[in-house]
Amino acid sequence: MGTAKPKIYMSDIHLEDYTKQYEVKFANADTMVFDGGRRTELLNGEWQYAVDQYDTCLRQQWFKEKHYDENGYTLPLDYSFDEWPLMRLPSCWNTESEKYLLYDGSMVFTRRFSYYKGTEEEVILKIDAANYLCRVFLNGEYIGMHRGGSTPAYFQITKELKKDNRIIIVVDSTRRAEQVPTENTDWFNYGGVYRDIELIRLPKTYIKDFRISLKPDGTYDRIQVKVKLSRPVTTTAEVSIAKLGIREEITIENGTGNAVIDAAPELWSPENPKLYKAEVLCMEDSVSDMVGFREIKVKDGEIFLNGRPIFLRGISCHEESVEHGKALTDEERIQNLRLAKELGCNFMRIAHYPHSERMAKLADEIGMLLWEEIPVYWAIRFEREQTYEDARNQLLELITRDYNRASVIIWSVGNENADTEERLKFMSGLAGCAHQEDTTRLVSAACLVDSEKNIIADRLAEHLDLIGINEYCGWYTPDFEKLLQLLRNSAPEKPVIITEFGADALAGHHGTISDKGTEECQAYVYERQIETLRQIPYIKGMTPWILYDFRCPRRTSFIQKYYNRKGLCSEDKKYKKMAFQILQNFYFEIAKEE
Ligand code: GCB
Repeated sequence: MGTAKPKIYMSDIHLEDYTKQYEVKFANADTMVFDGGRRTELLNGEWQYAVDQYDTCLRQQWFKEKHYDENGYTLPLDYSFDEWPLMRLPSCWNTESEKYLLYDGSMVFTRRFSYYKGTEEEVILKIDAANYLCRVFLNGEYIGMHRGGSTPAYFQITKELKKDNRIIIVVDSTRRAEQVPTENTDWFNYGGVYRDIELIRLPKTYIKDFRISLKPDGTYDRIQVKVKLSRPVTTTAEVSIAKLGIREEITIENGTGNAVIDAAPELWSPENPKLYKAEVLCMEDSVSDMVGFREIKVKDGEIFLNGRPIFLRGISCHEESVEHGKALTDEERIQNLRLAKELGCNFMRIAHYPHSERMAKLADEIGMLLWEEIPVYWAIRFEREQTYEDARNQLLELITRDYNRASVIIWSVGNENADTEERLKFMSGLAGCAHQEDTTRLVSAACLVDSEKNIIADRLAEHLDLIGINEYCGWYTPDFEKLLQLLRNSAPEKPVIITEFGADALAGHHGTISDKGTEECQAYVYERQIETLRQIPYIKGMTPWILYDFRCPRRTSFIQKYYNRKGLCSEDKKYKKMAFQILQNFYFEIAKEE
């Protein structure tokens, strides 16, 4: 619309910038609420839904449910919430019905629920994940929106709640160049509200954040705690870890309190995933969490876990199953962790975006170190300020969500981004932010190599604790000799993890080692890679690409069939390709030497 208002127009069909009215009230890292140990009420289950390709719900403001005009005449409606078909949430619509497999766009979900007020004074709605934009409406009011498809959104709904409620969630999975990730990725763009939807009842002053970890000073005998309240009050909080005989009073001033507590916890490691129940009581609120205590450090080119040098025997993994897309069940997550254990791993790179918080909790329990990543992937709009803010917010949401997870040892600020000035500013900003927010973990990124000079030379490395390198010698770079040259040409001052190498193979497809797409060819690439990488002392870990085949619209060849076939297992995880055993043999061999 131009600057002058036209004389004759209808607002909803002539309004170009219809989203503007919803670009307020953002759920972001600041609106998050610590929910460990809280009783939540699940709004999962059957929701009415409609595909809303043209965003008519937002344009026409369906949430207002305006059934009559100002003279009392009934209006025609373009929706009928109660008669719409049902879809089970959380889920990805792509796997719920064949007809939505390739749908990118908006979908409107709605349901009714009842609410009887108890002693609580605040109520929060938590949507664990909705890809990519999500806008929430309750009882005719716009509640707020969230940007970012893999981190949780917390909305205040105290004032809008009634006994009988109508909630509407509009999810928009449209890929856009300026988003994080951008429109072009090497994975499938699932849509939907695909993690839990929960109500959380709280007192007026509640525990908004609770961070606990071993103090990373090499002594292993002090625990550091930070408690943040929802309001700037001055009071005390009690932190206890019964199994360690800890019961400590902390002073809270202006809503925040810090403490360092003497303690002698059994240290957490993949071999001994020891967890303790930590509890906080403050005024009328209480929270708890199962936490492990460990220290991760980088020094003189080595990675140390609890003071001992460690080689990260890893594997990369997407969050996906054939049946549920990204909406994995706990059984499926455990299956992934078990497969990685079977492979001999102590480490997983859960790429390329935050996986469910359940994954890190299960890794804590089962004993698996994790690399967690935000989707700053490939050609992000690095020059755009709002894109940076979006990425930074997703990073802060991830750190806030998983701060207490001992399994998470590395925050990755991105993957395979061209080394430009704008990207350097963008990603060094993110690395700085992660360092500032969290001194108990390492910060990294999966970098590209300088392929002209065949050397590790990414300028971002200066801002990282360890360098992730993706290289595809034997595959995209057919000449294997280049790998040894690359590694010999480089003298990185920091430990390097080979965050990706690999080759496509269709499960059960056989041929010679030169036939691309065969299991033999993939196995050969693994053999050659391992043989080379193991000679290089500065390589302190690897996470080959990837545990199982995953959906990918870019992959159309006869062996791919819209899947990236670099998995060591088939997409249903039932079949192990030949390369699985090759990596397994290597990992078991080096594990024995430790
Ligand atoms: C990469 C990307 C990863 C792709 C992989 C591939 O370098 O980081 O997301 O899936 O290569 O298979 O090409």
